[in-house]
Amino acid sequence: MKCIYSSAQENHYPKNYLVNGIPQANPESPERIGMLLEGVRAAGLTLESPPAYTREHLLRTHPERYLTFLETVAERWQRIPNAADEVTPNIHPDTRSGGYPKSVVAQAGFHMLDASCPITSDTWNSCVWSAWSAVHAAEQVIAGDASCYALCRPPGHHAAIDMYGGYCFINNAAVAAQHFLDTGSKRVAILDVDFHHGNGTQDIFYERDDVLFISLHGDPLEAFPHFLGHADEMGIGVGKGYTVNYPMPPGTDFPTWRAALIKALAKIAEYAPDVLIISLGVDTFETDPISFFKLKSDDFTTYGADIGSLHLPTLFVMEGGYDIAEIGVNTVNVLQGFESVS
Ligand code: Q9C
Ligand code: ZN
Repeated sequence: MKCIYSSAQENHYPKNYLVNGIPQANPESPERIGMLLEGVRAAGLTLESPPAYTREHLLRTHPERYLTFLETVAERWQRIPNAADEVTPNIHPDTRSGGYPKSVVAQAGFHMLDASCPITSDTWNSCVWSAWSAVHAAEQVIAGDASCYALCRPPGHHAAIDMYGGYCFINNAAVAAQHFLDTGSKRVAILDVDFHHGNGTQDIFYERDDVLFISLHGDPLEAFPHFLGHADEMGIGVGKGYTVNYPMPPGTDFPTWRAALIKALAKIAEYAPDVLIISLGVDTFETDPISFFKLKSDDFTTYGADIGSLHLPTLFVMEGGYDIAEIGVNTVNVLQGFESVS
C-alpha cells in the first residue's frame, strides 16, 4: 500500500490553543506527522508526494467564498492594528441567513465552529496539500491499487461545507469522495472511525444518496463536536437513510465498539459501494488525552482486518489521534490488519 503525503502539511502550527480560557499545547501538532511516518516506514509502505491538483477539486465540496476566506484571512487579519499573530475571532453568529458580514473578524466568526483552530499564515498552504494528498491517494485507487493511505494533516472531518473547526479546515475525505464520483464511481461509502463524530462530512452529504456516511464516535452529549452525531440523525430528502450514527458512552471498550463496527460493515456491504473511504482517526486509543474510548493497540489490527473482509477498494484518510507516541503504531496496525485479509 502506498502512503501519500507532502512535507508542506507540516507548516501549519497554531500556538494560541485555549482550553477553558487557558493556553495549552495544541494536541494537533506537526509532530504527529513524524510519528505517523515512523509507523509507515516500519511497516514498509511506499511513500509518495502528491502533485499540485487544482482549486476545482476543492470547489466540488466547498464554496468559492469559503475557500477565498481561508486563503486570504491570515493576511487580512494582520492589517488589523495590533492584531495577534493568529486569527482568533471572538464573535459568533446567532443566524447565518442575514447576509455575509464584511469585516475579517465577523467573517472568521461566521465560518468558525469552535476555538480549537486558530488560522496562521501557513494554514491555507498546509490544508491545500493535505487535500491534494487525499486526491492523489484516491487516484491510486482509481488506477487499480486495492487500497491507499492518505496521510492527511491537518485533518478534515469536522470541516463542513463552509465551516472550520476541531483542527479541520478542508474536508479531505469529502474531497476524495467527490473525486471518486467525478471520475466514474456511482456510490461511495465513508466509514468514520475517529473518536469524534464527523460532523463536517455528515453536513456535506446529508441530503445525498450517492455517499453513505457512517460514524462511530463518543456520544455528542459528552464529547466534541457536541451538537451533531446523535443516533436519530439519518439524512433528509433523498439522503434519508444514508447517514448512520453510532454514538457510544465514556469507557466504551473494544467488544462494544466492534459490535457497532460489524453493524456498520453490514450496512456498507448492503449499499455495495464502488469504493470505501475510511476516515481513520486513532483517538479511540485507551490513552488518548482528549478522548474516552478504551481500544488497545492490537484492537486496531483486528478491526483493520474486519474492514478488509469487505474486499472493497479502500482509501484510508488520516483524521485524529493525539497520544502522539502511539499513533504511528496504531495507524499501521489498521493498515496491516486490512492487508492481512486481502
Ligand atoms: N479538551 C479531530 O480528532 N476539542 N479533532 C477538544 C478537548 C476539539 C478533534 C477539546 C477536538 C477536535 C480531527
Ligand atoms: Zn477525533
